[in-house]
Amino acid sequence: MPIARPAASVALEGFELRVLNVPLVAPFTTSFGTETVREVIIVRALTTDGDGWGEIVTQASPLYSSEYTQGAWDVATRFLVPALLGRGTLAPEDVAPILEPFVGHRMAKAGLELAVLDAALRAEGRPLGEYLGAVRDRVPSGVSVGIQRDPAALVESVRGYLDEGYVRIKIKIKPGRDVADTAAVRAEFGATPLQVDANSAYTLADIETLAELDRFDLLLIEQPLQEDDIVDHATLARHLTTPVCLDESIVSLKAATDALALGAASVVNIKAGRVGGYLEAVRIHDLCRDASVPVWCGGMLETGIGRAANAALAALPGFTLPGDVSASSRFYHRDIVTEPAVLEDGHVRVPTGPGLGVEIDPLALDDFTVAREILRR
Ligand code: OSB
Ligand code: MG
Repeated sequence: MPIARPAASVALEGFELRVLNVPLVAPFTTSFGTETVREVIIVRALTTDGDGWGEIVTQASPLYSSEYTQGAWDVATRFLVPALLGRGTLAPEDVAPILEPFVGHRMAKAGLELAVLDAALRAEGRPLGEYLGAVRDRVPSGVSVGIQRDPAALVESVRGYLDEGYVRIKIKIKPGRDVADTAAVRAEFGATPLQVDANSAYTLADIETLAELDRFDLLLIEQPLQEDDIVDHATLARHLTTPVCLDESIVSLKAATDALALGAASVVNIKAGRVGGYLEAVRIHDLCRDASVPVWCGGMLETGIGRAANAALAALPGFTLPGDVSASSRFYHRDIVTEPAVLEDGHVRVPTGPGLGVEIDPLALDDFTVAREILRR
């Protein structure tokens, strides 16, 4: 369902942007690299009715997408924030249309939109989940497990998460670390809902290797090919029994529409950052729901800000598969919100307070801040 009731307008006074370096509890390895610290941008919208918070989920290097933190900082401070401040008073639904002339940079746009949305909803006393159309008060929690030293180490890592109660395991794969890793996890945990994520590490030349994964009863294979390989994903999907799910390729409602029309995906990972905001994410949810295509909420190692918003999004009715909406402790010893998301019976609660429904821990925020800029009208 489209947003039922728009949010009230806010009078913008400025934006504060910060780059944070938040240490991870353990290195996170994917087919594109290893991270030990989460470098992320936190946005604070300053309005006459109070502040709102957002998160720009870029990573330090353009390896997952073309966006990266310093690029997002540059485009936000040079173009996006001035365009919003030039408007002054605006509703959250106006943010994307105002920023539309600037090509791409969807993660930067999404973080700014979320900050305005949070400010507007806090001022109205309305929870984000209710605004987006949430139908659940908690969401089943999956975990994304990075590539480990060897398959045995992967099995032990997965065991730890299953002991904590996570209801679905996703393992990262890459060429040379695919069939054996998946086989090891499947052999040890026969009944566990399991999926794999390749982060674009393959080409159609690998089609027979990818078909070997069919025997592991996977929920899906996520983004085996490149971001713009839509037709190749359709070809691959015809060759596999494992459902093909797209992540990187789904950068907009239009991209999702085209991917479904071409048969390139039978499942969609929705990430608000990647698609330019939570409002576009809802539109993709609606499209997939009308097409009976299951969706799930992806993650970008969000801090407590983005994590709260993801829990709200994942509570929409079309999110029929567990998302990468883990407890904060999956990635962080210390978060920047006062009540980080916890795992309860394999679920994460949808916050019920106004806006994001989480409060910032100002000391933690300051401790992790490595750069800060305030732009005023
Ligand atoms: O492909 O889903 C991905 C993290 C960073 C960039 C891309 C991806 C991921 C994850 C982690 O898999 C998901 C999470 O935040 O739990
Ligand atoms: Mg992915």
